[in-house]
Amino acid sequence: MTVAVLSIGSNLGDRAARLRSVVDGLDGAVRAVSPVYETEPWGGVEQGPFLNAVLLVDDPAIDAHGWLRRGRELEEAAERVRVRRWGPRTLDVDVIACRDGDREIVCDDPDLTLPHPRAHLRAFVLVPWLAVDPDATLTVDGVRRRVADLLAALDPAERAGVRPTDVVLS
Ligand code: PH2
Ligand code: MG
Ligand code: MG
Repeated sequence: MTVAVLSIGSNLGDRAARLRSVVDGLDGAVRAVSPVYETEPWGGVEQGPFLNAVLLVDDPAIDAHGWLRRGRELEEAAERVRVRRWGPRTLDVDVIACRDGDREIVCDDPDLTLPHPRAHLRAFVLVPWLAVDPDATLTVDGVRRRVADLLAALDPAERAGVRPTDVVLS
């Protein structure tokens, strides 16, 4: 059994439709869909606001690399536009963490680092994740931390940049 936490985001075109395409595309594997937040761009590139959400997905037949592949397929189906690193995109699907039963999967491949090395710095990941799993934990530098504590440790301005919307994905 692999359960994955996916962060999805869009800031180009019909942002809500892009996020919906992921929920529809993963269909039977989706266990939880967070509320959708409008978020200030993270990473220092000047660009429009994102819509972000987090999905919890579960499929016994898909491992961590399989989730990465599924995410990329969905990005391509959304005619992925990605001009530059941390810049605007039609759809981004990031694997944040993955577990096999009780075991958290650690991966240091060139194309996949798990847990995601910057997730703990991103309110646009932590806020929606906490909304669907209040007890969530994330390993940061080898230490298992509560997502609620990681969020509390962020700059208040980061948290204020993540605002709930009325957009519904499922
Ligand atoms: N994705 C990025 C860069 N910056 N900022 C927000 N708020 N949300 C994102 O999904 C995001 C970002 C590149 O993956
Ligand atoms: Mg990303
Ligand atoms: Mg990505």
